[in-house]
Amino acid sequence: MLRRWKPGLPLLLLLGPLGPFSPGALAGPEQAEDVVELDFSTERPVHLVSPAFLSFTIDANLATDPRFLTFLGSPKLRTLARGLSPAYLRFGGTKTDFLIFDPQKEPTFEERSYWQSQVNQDICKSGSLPSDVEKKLQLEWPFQEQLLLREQHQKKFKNSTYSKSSVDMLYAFANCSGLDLIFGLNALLRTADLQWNSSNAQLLLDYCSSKNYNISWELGNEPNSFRKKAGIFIDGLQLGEDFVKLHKLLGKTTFKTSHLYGPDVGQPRGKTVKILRSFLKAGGEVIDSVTWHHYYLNGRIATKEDFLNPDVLDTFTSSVQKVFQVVEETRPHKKVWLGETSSAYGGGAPLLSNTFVAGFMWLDKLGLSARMGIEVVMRQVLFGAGNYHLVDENFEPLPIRAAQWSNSEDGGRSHPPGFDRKNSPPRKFTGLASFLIWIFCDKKCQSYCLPLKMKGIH
Ligand SMILES: *[C@@H]1O[C@H](CO)[C@@H](O)[C@H](O)[C@H]1NC(C)=O
Ligand SMILES: *[C@@H]1O[C@H](CO)[C@@H](O)[C@H](O)[C@H]1NC(C)=O
Ligand SMILES: *[C@@H]1O[C@H](CO)[C@@H](O)[C@H](O)[C@H]1NC(C)=O
Ligand SMILES: CC(=O)N[C@H]1CO[C@H](CO)[C@@H](O)[C@@H]1O
Repeated sequence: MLRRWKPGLPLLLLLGPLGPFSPGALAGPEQAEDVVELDFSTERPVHLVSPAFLSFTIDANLATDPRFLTFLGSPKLRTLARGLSPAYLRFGGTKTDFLIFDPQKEPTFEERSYWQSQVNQDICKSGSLPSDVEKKLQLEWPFQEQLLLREQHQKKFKNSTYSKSSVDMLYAFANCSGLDLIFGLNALLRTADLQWNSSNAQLLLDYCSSKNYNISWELGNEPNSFRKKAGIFIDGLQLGEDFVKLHKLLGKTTFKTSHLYGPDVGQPRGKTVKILRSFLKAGGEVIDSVTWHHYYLNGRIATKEDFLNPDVLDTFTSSVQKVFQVVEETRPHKKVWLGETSSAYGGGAPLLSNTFVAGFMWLDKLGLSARMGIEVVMRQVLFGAGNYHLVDENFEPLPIRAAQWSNSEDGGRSHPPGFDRKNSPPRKFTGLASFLIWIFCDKKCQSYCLPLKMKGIH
C-alpha cells in the first residue's frame, strides 16, 4: 500500500480471514476480522529514491504507424500523465532498434489534423485532435494492436520511419504533461565492421537541437537479444564503445549536459550478465544510470495463482542483487534504474496484467526496488498495445475489471494501486493466502521510504 503516514504512530490493519484462495470465499458474508498492530521506527532512511521514482514508458512500437502517435494529443491522456509527474517518460522498446528518422517524411493526415487544430500560441493549452479523427483511430486501434503483438510474438520486426512531426508529437506530450522525455536511439544501425553508425542519430539530434527540445537519451533496447531479433551479435565492449561515441556526439550539440542511460539489458542471466559487465567496463563512465529490464512471467502462460504467489514475487530480489553485484564490481556507486518493467512480458497477461490482481506484484516491486536501492522504476506502459497499459484506448484508467477482487467501499472501481498515488487501494481483501505490506514516506515524511514486509500470516 502506498499511503501517507505520520511517523511514529502504530498502524492498525484490519485483516480478513486468511485462508487459501478460493473464489467462493469472495462471495461469502464478511467474517470476524483479525487486528494486527504494526509499530515501526522512522529514525533512519533505508534508501533515498528519486522524486521521479515512479516513472513510466510509451513503447516505441506506437510509432510503427505514426498515425497512432496522435493519441498523445488527447487532453485526457495528458491530464492523467500529469497526475504522475514528476516522472520520466521513456520512449523505447524492441522497436527502438527498427525506427529510422526521416526528416523529409511528411506528417500523416491525422498528425496534420492535430497540428491544424493548434490555433493557440501555447500548444499545451490549445485544441485536441478533431473528434471524428480520434474516433476513427480508436476504431482502428484494436487491429493495429493485434499487428504489433503479432510482430512481437513472431520476433520479426520491420523497419519503420518516423517524421519530424512524430518527434514533435512525442515531445509535446512529455512537455505538456510535465514529464522528462528519454528517447531510445536505434543501436542496430551498423557499419560493415559492426560499429554503431551514428549518422541517423545525428539527424535527429540536429532536429531536436533546432527545436530547443530538452531530451535525455538511450541507445538500443535489450541488446542481449539482438541476435534473436536481428541476427546480429553485439558484445558489451562494442556497445560500450558505441555509447562513448554517442556521448561525444552529444557533447558537440545543445545536449552537452543532457543525460545518457543504458544499456537497457534484460534480466541478469547467462550472457546478459557478461554483456552488462563488459559494457560497464567500456562505456560505464559516460552513462548517468545503469538501466535494466525486469518481468516476472511470460504473459502467454501466466496464471492468476502466479500473480499472487510470494515465491514468484521474490524472484525479483535475486535479479536485483545480481545487477548490483555487477555494478559494484565495475562502476561502484553508479545509480541503478529499472528502465522498463512490468508483470509479464510479451505485452502482459490477458485479464491479469491490467487488473487489480497485478497490483500486488507492482507494489511489491516498488517496495523491494526502493529498499534495495533502485532509484527509478519505469512502468511499461502508460498507454499502448497489450495488457499491461495503465490507460485503455478510451483513455480510461485501468484496472476496471477488478471489482470482484476487492471488498473496497467503492466496489473496486478505484485506480490500480501505485497508479494514482493519491488514491490508496482498497483496504480489505479476503481469501488471499498471504499479505504484503509496504509503507512509503514522501517528502513530508522526511524524504525516506520505509518498506516493511509481512508474509504468510495465518
Ligand atoms: C533496417 O535498416 C537498416 C539500415 O538501412 C538495415 O541495416 C537493416 O537490415 C534493416 N532491418 C530490417 C529488419 O529490415
Ligand atoms: C551510415 O549510414 C548512412 C545512412 O544509411 C550511410 O549513408 C553511410 O554510408 C553509413 N556510414 C558507414 C560508415 O557505414
Ligand atoms: C532538462 O531536463 C532535465 C531533466 O531531465 C533537467 O534536469 C534540466 O534542468 C533540463 N534543462 C533545461 C535547460 O531545461
Ligand atoms: C521546448 C519546449 O517546448 N519547452 C517547454 C516545456 O514546457 C515548459 C513549461 O511547462 C515551457 O516553459 C518550455 O518552453
